[in-house]
Amino acid sequence: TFLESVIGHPLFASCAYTTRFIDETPELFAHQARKDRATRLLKFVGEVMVNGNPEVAGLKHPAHMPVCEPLPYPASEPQAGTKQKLDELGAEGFARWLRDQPQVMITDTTFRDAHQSLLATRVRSHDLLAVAPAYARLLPNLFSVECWGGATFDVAMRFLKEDPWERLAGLRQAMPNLLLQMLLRSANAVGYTNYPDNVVRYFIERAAKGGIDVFRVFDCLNWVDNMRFAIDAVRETGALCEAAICYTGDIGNPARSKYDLKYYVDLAKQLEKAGANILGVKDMAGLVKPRAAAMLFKALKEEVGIPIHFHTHDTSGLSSASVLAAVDAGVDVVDAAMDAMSGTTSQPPLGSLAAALKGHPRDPGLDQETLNRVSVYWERVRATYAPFEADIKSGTAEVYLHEMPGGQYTNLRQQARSLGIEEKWDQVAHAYVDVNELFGDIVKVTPTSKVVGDMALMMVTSGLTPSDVTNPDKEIAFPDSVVQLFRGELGQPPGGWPADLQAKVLKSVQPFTDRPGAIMPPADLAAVRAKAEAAVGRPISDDELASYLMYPKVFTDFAAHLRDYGDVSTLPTAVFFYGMQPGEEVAIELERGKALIVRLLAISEADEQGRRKVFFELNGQPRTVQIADKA
Ligand code: 3PY
Ligand code: ZN
Repeated sequence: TFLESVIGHPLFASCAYTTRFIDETPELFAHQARKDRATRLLKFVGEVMVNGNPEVAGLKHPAHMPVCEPLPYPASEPQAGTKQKLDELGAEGFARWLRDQPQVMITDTTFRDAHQSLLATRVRSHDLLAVAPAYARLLPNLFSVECWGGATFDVAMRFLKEDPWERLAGLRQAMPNLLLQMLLRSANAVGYTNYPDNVVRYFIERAAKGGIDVFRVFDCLNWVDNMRFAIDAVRETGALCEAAICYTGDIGNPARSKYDLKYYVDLAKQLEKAGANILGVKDMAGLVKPRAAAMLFKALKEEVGIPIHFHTHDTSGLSSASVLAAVDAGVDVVDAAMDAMSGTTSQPPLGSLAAALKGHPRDPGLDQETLNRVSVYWERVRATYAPFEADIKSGTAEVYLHEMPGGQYTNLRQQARSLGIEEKWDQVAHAYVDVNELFGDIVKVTPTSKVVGDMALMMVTSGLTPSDVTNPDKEIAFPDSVVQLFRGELGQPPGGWPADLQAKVLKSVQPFTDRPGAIMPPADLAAVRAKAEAAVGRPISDDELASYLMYPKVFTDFAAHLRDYGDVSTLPTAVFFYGMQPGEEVAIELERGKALIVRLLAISEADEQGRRKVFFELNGQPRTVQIADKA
């Protein structure tokens, strides 16, 4: 209590205090605040001990978890890297420098896409921040660290109970010399639906202020009109705008003529003209075969003047061959993930690619021994997240058939499992192909990929065939997401929607053909803020307003968690998911840099009210929390 901290204060104890003691001794309040924080964190750990963390309920916990020590690094300041180059040259100058320098550069995706694709986006800030300072000192010649956006924003708040903005701030501070990169879904920002233009702008401004240097901007239907607003808004912040083409189909297959080489070259030129500093080729499913890579990047290097960045996934097992072909064709930057977090639905292995490029005229110049050490760190971290691993053991050519994005594959399998149709996975994959055809062969990437997945699951669970779906006499309850898609709420695909199916899905509802952002009225930010503050019962920051604009309910729930338990992002991951063993002692950071030693002593039986006591020692002092046992 407050009284205890007054009585326990050395000045008070030595009787050297005056009547102004309380007013003049602010650390009393700091002490009290720390104590409250400790109590809330212990309450959270107690909850995990008694009721389990719902995120791993029913999942198999890791049998063995290696100790995840932060990766050691030299005490020296980080040497100047791409971030200083950008600050010095500005976005356009930087892009020219990038294009003109001879080496191929590498983006590390481990902090974002790799764990989004392998571990359901569950890697916590604690594990990202423990390795980030080492990246800054040991890998100063990386192009960028992709560490934010995509699904991480939502998952951080919804499942990990942590603030994505705090994560970004921590990473920015830890890696002052490296470009920080995010994935932005154009008008969908980091959500699954189109937002009003002023919301997208507000989000981009906050992200740039928070430390994002490179925005990879894409549209889920490759609709450039839907990207222009985001491109302009990124350019206005001074950050690098990487506008990305999403790759689908197969340019090496004349039978897939909708998405041929010409389609991609035209798109690239439109994006260059729209103001992109860098052209991204976003191969979200890993469909760019090695021969296609050689053709595609040769053509793009000839036809566009901005540097080119290749992103792919290793679902086929062949992505490294495609990356090497792209390097030979002159691509400027490639994405890869640290070896232990690479392969299958993730990116190709960074360490192996760096090794393969030793002696190549465009060698990215990364130290092999360092890459190996960094990979060992990630290997240990990955073990802690075992419950989120998908059961995928090898590369597969099946991906060329269903074209599922790496980040969706494991998710859809999980959804199929929860619907009890996992043994029908093969049917789901085939239904996904059928749906793509029914929809007119579209780009499948968040959020369009989710719509195709929803429809595929619905067809398998209801036993519908493609001809049932198109049959005008057969009544079908289409998922809401399908109705929204055909209404034009996510935008327009090349060639438009198949008219017959559109009419069947929409019935009398009129579709729109305009950009949704142009139709939607701007959000009244002051009114939204007032609503958010009423919902959480306190003033909110500008970043929190951006969170609320993206995900009102998720943010409100997260704010309630924060109020009840404090900032749980500082807990070690094993404690966060699985709790502690009796007798176990861990260092828990109350706030960054301030660690407490917590030991779990015991847990009592439930009393008549179903409450259990969890006995801890906090820095040697006994502390008890009471938890209602929900079992
Ligand atoms: C995302 O939008 O999160 C993606 O990773 C798409 O590939
Ligand atoms: Zn990806």
